[in-house]
Amino acid sequence: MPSPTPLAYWRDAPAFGRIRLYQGDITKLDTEAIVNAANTSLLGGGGVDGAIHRAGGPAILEACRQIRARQGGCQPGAAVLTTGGRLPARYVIHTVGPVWQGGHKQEPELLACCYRHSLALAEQQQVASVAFPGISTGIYGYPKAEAAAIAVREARAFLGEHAFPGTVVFVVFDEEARRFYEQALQA
Ligand code: AR6
Repeated sequence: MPSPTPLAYWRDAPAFGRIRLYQGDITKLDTEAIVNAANTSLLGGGGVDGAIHRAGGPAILEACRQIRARQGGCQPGAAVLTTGGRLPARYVIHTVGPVWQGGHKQEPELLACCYRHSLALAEQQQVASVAFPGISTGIYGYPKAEAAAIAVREARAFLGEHAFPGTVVFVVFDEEARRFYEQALQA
């Protein structure tokens, strides 16, 4: 048996109430769920989507195909749940962020919906922990500081309004993104 991929130590990451900020690769996290920045096709792509499908294997794509057959993909702002396949995480929640078009095409509202709907699925599954990448902040071009502020605002609002007892982990890839989250979390 090959030895398992070393898990990321997200439990030791800085805590801001029930939110943690972890810098690294989301595919290594053994949070019960991780969130994918998918596209409307649900058939995979680049960025974190590509990394999640590569690491999780074909079971994730197969589950996505079944969802497509049932409901024809996933609209921006919505979220769907699949197995985590071979990932350390049990579930993947796929959400589709808005493509940044200057900020007047409902991008902030759609991005907020991504966090709300993903957290609602996490609550439905009663997961103990859920990790988010910066939805829309890569290929889709959403400004990172604004996106971090929305992510933090929505997570705090959700944790305040719901009985969901889980931990929310924000996963950042680089120092710049980390600073934006720290600013939002300390505000
Ligand atoms: N772990 C954590 N964060 C990551 C990882 C990783 N392994 N890889 C990238 N990031 P993106 P989007 C960060 O482009 O902007 C795909 O093709 C990255 O630094 O993955 O929502 C989909 O199929 C950035 O901050 O997602 C869609 O077509 C963030 O994750 C499109 O890209 C999101 O970057 C979605 O674009």
